[in-house]
Amino acid sequence: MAHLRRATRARRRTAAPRQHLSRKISSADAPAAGAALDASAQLQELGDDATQDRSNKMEDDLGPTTQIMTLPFGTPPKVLLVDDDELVVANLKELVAAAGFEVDTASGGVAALASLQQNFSPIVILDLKMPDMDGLALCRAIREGNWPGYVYMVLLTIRNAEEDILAGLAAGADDYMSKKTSFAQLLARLRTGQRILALEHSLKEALAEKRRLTMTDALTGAPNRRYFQRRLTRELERIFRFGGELCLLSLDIDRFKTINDRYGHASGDSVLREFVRRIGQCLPRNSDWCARMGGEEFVVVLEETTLGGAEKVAERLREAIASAPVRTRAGLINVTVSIGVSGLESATDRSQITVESLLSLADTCLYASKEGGRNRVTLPHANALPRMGRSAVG
Ligand code: GH3
Ligand code: MG
Ligand code: MG
Repeated sequence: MAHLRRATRARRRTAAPRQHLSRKISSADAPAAGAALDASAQLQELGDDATQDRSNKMEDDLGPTTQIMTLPFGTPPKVLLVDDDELVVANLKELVAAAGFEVDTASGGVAALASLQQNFSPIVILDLKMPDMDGLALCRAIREGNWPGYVYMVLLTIRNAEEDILAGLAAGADDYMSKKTSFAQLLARLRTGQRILALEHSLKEALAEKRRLTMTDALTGAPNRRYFQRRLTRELERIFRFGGELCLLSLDIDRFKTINDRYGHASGDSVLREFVRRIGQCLPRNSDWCARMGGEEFVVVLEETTLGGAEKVAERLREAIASAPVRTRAGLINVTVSIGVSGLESATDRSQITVESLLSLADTCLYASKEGGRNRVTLPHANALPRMGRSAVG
């Protein structure tokens, strides 16, 4: 069986073609490189059966490991080869590229860190002995760094002593290979790295989905109060720094309790879902968004919008709700909404504005809409913020 180190030496000694390497370059060929491959193919088949068995069991058991069994592999990740020995790098590059991986190279630790920063590679194969920064130091530097994702590191060396292996793994390497390791084994180990990266990807996706759910109202699919608080806080910070306009609408469905009492809670839920759908239809700009604050209370945030524009949008929303009854299993239900408006323009001193003061002014105007007979829009006085209460309402 040909070994990387031996192949490299042979290449140095003579200008003869790389006999050992060339036989194993193609990715399709690679598994056929060793005599042990027949046995390995049988093992693979057994493995497939075992995997099949397990995944069948997993279908009944909706435990958190189900996704691990169904990981997609996708395109192979990029591999960064780090070695000061040009011939080793050249041989490895040819082999790893032929196996379908995109390959970057670096001649030392410093160059490797720069390469990762400029063009990230999730798999790094690195030499233990290098002049500028040895492999152990590079492993530690990579583990201490901030990267777009996990870096799967394989330490490659001529030494195979127990203490080297332990030091490599302690420095943060995931795997450790002698340069005498066969090419077939190197590729098999890269596939292991690929599997670990796919697992990391799937965990990240699951976390992102969990985070999305904590920001979403389950009934209507609209963003919830937590999302509102975070996004508006961030948006106000941006405006205080760079300038801009923003308006807030506070919406409350009229006599919603009566709708529940008359048509049932399920119909009330249908009204809430249809309400959110219609609001969404009236907000074509990406910078305008809606959140459910709780019950039948919603807010709409209009970024880069003045009070004049907000009044128009609020009227459009009111009209979209009142103009057609909502179809539910219990029949057609007439729904109206009352709206209060507030905006940065209402402030005498913008630096005093908070999420709470904007919301509070919009609620004061909403209250005026309710008092005025419902199904209407109320705007605040000029300079209503930070003044509050009835005198703020226009
Ligand atoms: P007003 O015009 O003054 O706003 O009167 P209202 O009846 O809409 O206001 P009130 O606050 O008295 O009632 C709100 C109702 O909203 C009471 C509550 O049961 C109902 N509600 C809150 N959340 C949900 C929900 O998720 N689904 C349904 N179906 N009803 C809800
Ligand atoms: Mg209410
Ligand atoms: Mg209400």
